[in-house]
Amino acid sequence: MTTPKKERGIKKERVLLVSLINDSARRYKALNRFEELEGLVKTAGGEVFEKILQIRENIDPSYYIGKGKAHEIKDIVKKFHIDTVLFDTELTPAQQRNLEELIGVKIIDRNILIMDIFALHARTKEAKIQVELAQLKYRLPRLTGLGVELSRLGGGIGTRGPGEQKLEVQRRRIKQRIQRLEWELKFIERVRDVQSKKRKDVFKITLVGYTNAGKTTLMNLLSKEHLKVDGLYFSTIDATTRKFYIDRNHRVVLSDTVGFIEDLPPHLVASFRSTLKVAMDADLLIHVVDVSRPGVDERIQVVEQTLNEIGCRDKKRLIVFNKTDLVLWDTILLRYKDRYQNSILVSGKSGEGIDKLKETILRHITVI
Ligand SMILES: Nc1nc2c(ncn2[C@@H]2O[C@H](COP(=O)(O)OP(=O)(O)O)[C@@H](O)[C@H]2O)c(=O)[nH]1
Ligand SMILES: [Mg+2]
Repeated sequence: MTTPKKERGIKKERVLLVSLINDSARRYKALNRFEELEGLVKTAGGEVFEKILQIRENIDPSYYIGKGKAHEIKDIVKKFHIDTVLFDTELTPAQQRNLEELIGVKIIDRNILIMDIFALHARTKEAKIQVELAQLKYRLPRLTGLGVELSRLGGGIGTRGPGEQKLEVQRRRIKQRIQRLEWELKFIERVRDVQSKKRKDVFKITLVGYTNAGKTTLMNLLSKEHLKVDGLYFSTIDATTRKFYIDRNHRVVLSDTVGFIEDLPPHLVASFRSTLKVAMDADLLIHVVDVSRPGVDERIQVVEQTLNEIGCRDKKRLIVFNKTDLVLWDTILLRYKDRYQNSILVSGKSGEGIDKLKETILRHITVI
């Protein structure tokens, strides 16, 4: 993955994942969640260094995990130079503060991580405001701990968006800002400026789908060995958009989106949807689906329905079934391909089907 951070050669943030389950029967589900979280951390520009799963009957009101476990984590953090500890839950303001004091590094929870990724992917004014609002509202009760801590600990995952100094202003100023943003949002919603883009000459493609489906992998594959733009193989327009020649004559702008996230906390749904609005600007939507995981049809359904709801009903779609290398039976793959019109099978790992994907994209470009 080429994030702007990596391009500048900055060391990736080292993250420790922590999850708590109340009985060992839930182990399997917790491990699945770890996988998803790991993908989210990558998307945010970090790297998961270690994972800790605690089985404990009750949640500790002060530390979420047990205090003994927190001390253990403190040692691990020291020993392995961990920058951030990420909890797979929603921490209360007090828990977050206590953990930060005890462990001595930045403590974030799943919600903060998700909002951070939204901030990275917000491109329209509306999306930016939605994300900032969600962040401010979440941080307001956590201000006393975080405001001080963050300036000591430095930025990175969980601190992007409104900017650090804003977190240090008084509660009152944050509340004023929230009011102002809500007002602006209403205004934007009324006007709904159709952001007609400067890049009109270029064919715009947006990748959508669940996290871990392989969007970023396909983005890298598609733009990798391509004809150079300004001496580079591609140019990065912002954190998640690239411009490159897909063949000698056709330039495309390819945008990655934040990706659908399982169990999205309800108060984050609005900001998620607005980050997805970039899809409205696309000439072609590529819907990437992990065909190796159960629930293929359900996930497709959720994505398609959401796209329809945000005004993409008439957009050209292409369903890309990815990770075919993990599916043992060709008959299963062919059945999916048959069931969904305008779909193709690829593997971002082996590269199978990628040429066909390019061909299909080119066909869409030339038809227009
Ligand atoms: N086996 C296999 N793994 C893949 C394939 N495509 C992507 N992956 C892996 O799936 C994980 C998620 O991919 P990523 O591109 O980050 O997904 P995104 O969240 O949709 O951007 C990564 O560990 C990839 O290496 C594939 O075709 N086959
Ligand atoms: Mg990605």
